[in-house]
Amino acid sequence: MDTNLARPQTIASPGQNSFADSLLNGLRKSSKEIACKYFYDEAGSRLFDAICDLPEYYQTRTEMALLARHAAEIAALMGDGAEIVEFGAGSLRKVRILLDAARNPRAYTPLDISGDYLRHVVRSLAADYPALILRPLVADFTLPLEIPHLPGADTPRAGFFPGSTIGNFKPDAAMALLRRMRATLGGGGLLIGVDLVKDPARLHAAYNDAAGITALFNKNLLVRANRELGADFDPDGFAHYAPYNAAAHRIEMYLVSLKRQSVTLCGQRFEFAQGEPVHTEDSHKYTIESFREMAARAGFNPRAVWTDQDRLFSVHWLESR
Ligand code: AVJ
Repeated sequence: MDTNLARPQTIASPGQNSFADSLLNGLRKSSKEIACKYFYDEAGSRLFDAICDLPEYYQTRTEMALLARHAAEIAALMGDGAEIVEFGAGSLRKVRILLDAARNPRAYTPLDISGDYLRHVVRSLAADYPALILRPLVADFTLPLEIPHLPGADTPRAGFFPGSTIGNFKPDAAMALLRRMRATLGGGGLLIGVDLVKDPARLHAAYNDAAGITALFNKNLLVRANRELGADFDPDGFAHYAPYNAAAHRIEMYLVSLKRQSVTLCGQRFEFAQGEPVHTEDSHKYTIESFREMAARAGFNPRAVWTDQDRLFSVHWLESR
């Protein structure tokens, strides 16, 4: 291959379902819900980027500073000639910090459900890292998946799962996901960003920003359903509601129906009572200790952990075996 401009390859997992199926199932439940992975169409991804730049959303800039500050140590832990596998390729700004510090990285394999996003990733990185093998894979990392090995000598893998995306999963599911990632990494370690338990007011502010961007991000699920599935949601008929559930250590996001209304979706009618919530996201927070405990139960050996002075966010290096 004389070019690293790979075309995103699709890895289908059994049981993969569509936005339509998932939405219909979620709205049929007695407690209505929409799966949070559907936030990230093009408009949603742009809104999420805007969230990351909000003054209240400390997560992104704190994690980036931690990655930059400890890049050399992280690179040493990742080892020589590794294949960096990113689960849910989010911000290119983050992986560039790793790629710039890494020792002779052989390949970068971003996994994402959006093929469009992956094409963008490849185009953006190819010119700056000409020696790097780019292997964008369209895949849902929440489902079991096997990544084919690179040809030639055994290339060690290093996983990268930044942004505290792990927080979207309930603890049992998070542990199961960590187990699957460990299997995918085949003995390689995992670098993972985890948001920390803190003053509830600070957490509340991060998900209830003054500019209302998080509200738009939440309501984009309805806008997307209207555009892609021909639904007739009135986005103004729902309120963004994101309380911190201190007992469960998580932010919970809902769209709350502001009136009694009905919505038609794929030829089916759904009734919403006034005040009825539709659950759209959980964002679990951990202590450094509680996260390391969970990682250990998932079969990892928690090694290094880095945090900022205010203990807002943490980055962990988990070894396999
Ligand atoms: C991308 C899942 C880490 O939970 O903080 C941001 C998503 N939701 N604001 C988070 C999100 C509302 C974000 N994660």
